[in-house]
Amino acid sequence: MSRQLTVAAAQMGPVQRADTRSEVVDRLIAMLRQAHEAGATLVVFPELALTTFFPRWVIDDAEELDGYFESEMPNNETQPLFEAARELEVGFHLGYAEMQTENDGSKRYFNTAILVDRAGRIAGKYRKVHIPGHAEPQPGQVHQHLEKRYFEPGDLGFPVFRSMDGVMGMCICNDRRWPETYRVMGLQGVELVMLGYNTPSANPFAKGQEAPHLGMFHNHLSMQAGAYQNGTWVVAAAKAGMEEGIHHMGGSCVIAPTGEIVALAQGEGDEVVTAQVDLERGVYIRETIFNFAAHRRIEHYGLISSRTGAEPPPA
Ligand code: CDV
Repeated sequence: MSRQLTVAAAQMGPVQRADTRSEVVDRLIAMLRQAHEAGATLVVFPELALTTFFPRWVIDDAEELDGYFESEMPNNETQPLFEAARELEVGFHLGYAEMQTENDGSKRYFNTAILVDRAGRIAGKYRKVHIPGHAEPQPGQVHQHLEKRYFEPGDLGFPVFRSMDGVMGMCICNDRRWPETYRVMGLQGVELVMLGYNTPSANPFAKGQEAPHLGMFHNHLSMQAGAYQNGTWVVAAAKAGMEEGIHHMGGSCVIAPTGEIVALAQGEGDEVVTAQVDLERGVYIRETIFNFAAHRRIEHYGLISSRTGAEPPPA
């Protein structure tokens, strides 16, 4: 038995500070249509796809900051994307900055992704768990990465969703580097993980200790390992190119449950890459080498969920 679908990773070129939501949504719709013409029924857009990557700046003005967040989804600007999805019967994954207003009027801010089904309905939501960077500007760093200033860690865990004939999961950017991300979804039988990323080509935290080629190597290494070790597809979309003076890597791709990259973006602009996906492809991996029920030894994994930082034994 096979369950086939064509998926697309819709890489975006840069989004500058001056670009309006409507301009960006027009670009997303153009890529949705392009993916549809290539036969895709599921399109993955990047992290924080609707705006520039604003956590690179200290923004003290509350009104200006709130301008980067969506307080409802869909909203006036994004509604045309949902309508295009319904018209074309193409589902999509979209990353955006989410502002949630509580009953007492206080606001909460998350780095969020949604899965929208082929009828244009929100089928799932995920909020980024691993928030990288800092809350305060770092002296000497090539550029700032202030996600910890603007987002709280996601409060939804790593849920999976039955949608579009499969078991679908999501994570966001830095989450893709952590094995726990994939394993928690793997333990729920995930078959396809969608994710978006904004990753500066020069690692801002490496203090000059990392050769330039390692950025893309680590990007793909993490996702290929996560795919293979859990027998799942991974569809990953970058926001790439020179955005507000900072170069971001591309490398958007589709990765098979074998860990192989089966489709790869070539440039750093808006670009749609597609792949034919058989959602049954990972079954043999999940039933053999990574048969969790047969081989996992949870009695030895306690530290994973009881200890956060590494504690070497006394010298
Ligand atoms: N947006 C991100 O989460 N970016 C991080 C960078 C800062 C290292 C990433 O893991 O790609």
